[in-house]
Amino acid sequence: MSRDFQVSTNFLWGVATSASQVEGAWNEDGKGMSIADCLRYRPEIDVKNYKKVNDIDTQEIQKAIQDPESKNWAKRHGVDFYHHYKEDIEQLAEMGISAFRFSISWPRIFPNGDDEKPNQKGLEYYLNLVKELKKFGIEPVVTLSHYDMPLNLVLNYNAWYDREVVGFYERFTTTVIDYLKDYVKYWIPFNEIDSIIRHPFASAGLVRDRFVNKNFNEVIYQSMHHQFIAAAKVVEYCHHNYENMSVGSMITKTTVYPYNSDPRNVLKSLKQMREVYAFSDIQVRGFYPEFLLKKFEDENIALKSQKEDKKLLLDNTADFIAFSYYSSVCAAEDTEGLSVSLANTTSGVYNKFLPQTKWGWQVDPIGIRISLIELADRYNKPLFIVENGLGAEDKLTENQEVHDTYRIDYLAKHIYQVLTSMEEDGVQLLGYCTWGATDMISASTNQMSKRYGFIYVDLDDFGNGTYKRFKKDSYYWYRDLLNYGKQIP
Ligand code: BGP
Repeated sequence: MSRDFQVSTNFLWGVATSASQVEGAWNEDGKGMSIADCLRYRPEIDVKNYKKVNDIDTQEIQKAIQDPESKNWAKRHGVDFYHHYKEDIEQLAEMGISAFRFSISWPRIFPNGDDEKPNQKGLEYYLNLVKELKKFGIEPVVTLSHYDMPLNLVLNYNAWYDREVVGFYERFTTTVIDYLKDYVKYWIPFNEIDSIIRHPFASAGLVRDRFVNKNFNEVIYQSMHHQFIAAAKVVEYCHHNYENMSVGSMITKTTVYPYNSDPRNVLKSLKQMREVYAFSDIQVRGFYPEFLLKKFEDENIALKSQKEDKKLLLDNTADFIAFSYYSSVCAAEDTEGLSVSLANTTSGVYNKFLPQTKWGWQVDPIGIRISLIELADRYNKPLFIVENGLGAEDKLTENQEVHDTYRIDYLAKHIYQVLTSMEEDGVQLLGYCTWGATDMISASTNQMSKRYGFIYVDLDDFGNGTYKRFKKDSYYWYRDLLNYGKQIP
């Protein structure tokens, strides 16, 4: 499979990371503790059961607070990007990337979330980071919240369930947007804003045992509403103050197939996809879809909102739709006798036409093209693939090489479908970022050994290693792709 693609020179070819998965320096230079600092690799839990790993209770949080030195809390050290960022960006610039997606650690700017004044050292770190990117002509794509809100907001405000947190987030985002205004024009308020449903603690700081007398579903949807209001305020602030800025809605896009042509399964797959679209619908169309309002009614969920909320959402819709794509899943109404699996983002059954990774994620390059068409047709707005990659247990050889041909194969096939979709399906795409620049800590399993990067980092699941970096075979492949035309081998 090989063909020549004509891609515009302003198409953004990039890589993506997140603060809590790469930075480390969890308590340095004034940074406060985040919810991510309370998540650890738990070998006793099946790595496919990411919901359990990331849905922790108050006891686990207290254990984390009382255990500041342990290396078990993998996201505290990340891959020490905080101290390695110049070296890493130089190596990424050598690849020829034109975009670098990263996130701002909220507690690095406001250590407790409710502080009156920002932590100047935190602001300076990110200003130096974007200056380094601009030195190499690399466009920053900035996520303002990527699973690492200040822990204090969980313990003293119940996180996103508390409307007051919207105000704290507004203080954080306006401070950062103003500070980086000369360097950043692409902003994403929340990473995978739909993930609050999958892991309420990791995404929104919601701790089940703090709501024992409440309908936890209502807590989740109320918190979701607060995040939508907060995201709309980012759009409003950018549009009113900086005309060159664009703000994106970002969802987890998993292509959903019916397990077979049984109409019950087709209906199930349609309903499953609507659940995810609800999130981008609200941010891109500016109002709650009828089916979600019906669901609230059926489940006696009465969202509390303020009188200005409706107009705020309607007047401040997203400029583009960003999404992560890793795999597809199959929906089956009647799973009797089927090998039901917990696929990566929603429960489903295995698709017998597709291979799967050790973590049960099914590899489906055509699925990314299907998702592009679905999103283009639904919203008719620019799209942006901000995560696509393969998690695998890479091995460093004695002569310090990593022959990750499987990752090259995954990326080549997905990029082929992306470029084909741009040429043949009329899809308007701003850019494509792989997930992973260097290796980093897995969001769902808190493992280091689930590697995604083009650059191997010497570190294991328990924080042992030299942090030394080694370019993988895929590093050279992506470099050649970015620099020598779009011939996909
Ligand atoms: C996405 C997250 C990323 C990243 C990615 C890979 O959902 O936005 O932060 O983690 O998943 O998944 P994982 O790291 O769990 O393998």
